[in-house]
Amino acid sequence: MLEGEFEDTVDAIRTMRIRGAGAIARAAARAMAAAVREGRDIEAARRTLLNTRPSAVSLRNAVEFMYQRATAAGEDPDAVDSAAAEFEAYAAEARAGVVRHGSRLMVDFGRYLTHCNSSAVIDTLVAARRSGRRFEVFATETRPWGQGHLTVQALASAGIETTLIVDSAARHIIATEDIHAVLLGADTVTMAGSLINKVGTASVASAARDHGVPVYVFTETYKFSPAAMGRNPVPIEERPAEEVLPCPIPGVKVRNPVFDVTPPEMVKGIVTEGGIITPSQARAICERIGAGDLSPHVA
Ligand code: RUB
Repeated sequence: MLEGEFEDTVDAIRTMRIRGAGAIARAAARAMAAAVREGRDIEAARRTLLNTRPSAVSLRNAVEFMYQRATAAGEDPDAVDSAAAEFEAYAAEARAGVVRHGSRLMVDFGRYLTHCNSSAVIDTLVAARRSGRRFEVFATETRPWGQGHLTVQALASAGIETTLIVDSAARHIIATEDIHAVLLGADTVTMAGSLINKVGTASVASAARDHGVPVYVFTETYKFSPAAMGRNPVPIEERPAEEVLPCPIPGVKVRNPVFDVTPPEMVKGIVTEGGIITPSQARAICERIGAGDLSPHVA
């Protein structure tokens, strides 16, 4: 039995009824406000939320922003509600910037490939289509959750020529279909400019590199991590085996890591609200966020 908005949101994030780095960050900000309104222990609320999707720094940055605001305001519910609204307004403004800069990359008759279901990528493609450009998008199915089905529905209903492929066809399509660019979302961008995104992203990016196809990452800067460094910059979330194999096979183990790390050398550009940067420029943004400045980045 669920009790109240906080628990309901935690459950929705954990079970992926709310998913995608941007959506979970906004939901987490609202959940922190709900925790204060419901008189919960703010420290416990923060820990609970941080554990729901550990690979998404967007969520961590939103929770820490709310935690700082809540403690500074003596956990005043009105102040905390305003902070959640401020985060949402910031996220909307940042998204508009990503779309503005990103849609410059789409060319008429271009062919693009995307993996998983990034609302930053989709919003940009839809905006480019609405401004009159015609292009084609290949989208991977994205095992085991099938987020690619959401992607193709959104693109096709916006009048974009859309083709669904199985994940393992990505290299073949990149090799044979004259793809202009691979477009990806982000759960986290690290100090070193590495990308943490849906598992399979690194394989798609490596196929793109092998065939000279540029990879662009579409992300607001609140998905940049002040702390994510080294070879294993964030914990990679492992989800239940049943998502991969609903009926267990005796003697068979299942692994279900749901994110992976793409090194900066495989990324040509990161489309942020402040403009398109190179992975080596990620450090400065991460440092700004580490210093507590969570506001739209303007180049
Ligand atoms: C979603 C995923 C998306 C990023 C960016 O994974 O990997 O590419 O979260 O999304 P999951 P957005 O389905 O496991 O949450 O651009 O919408 O923030």
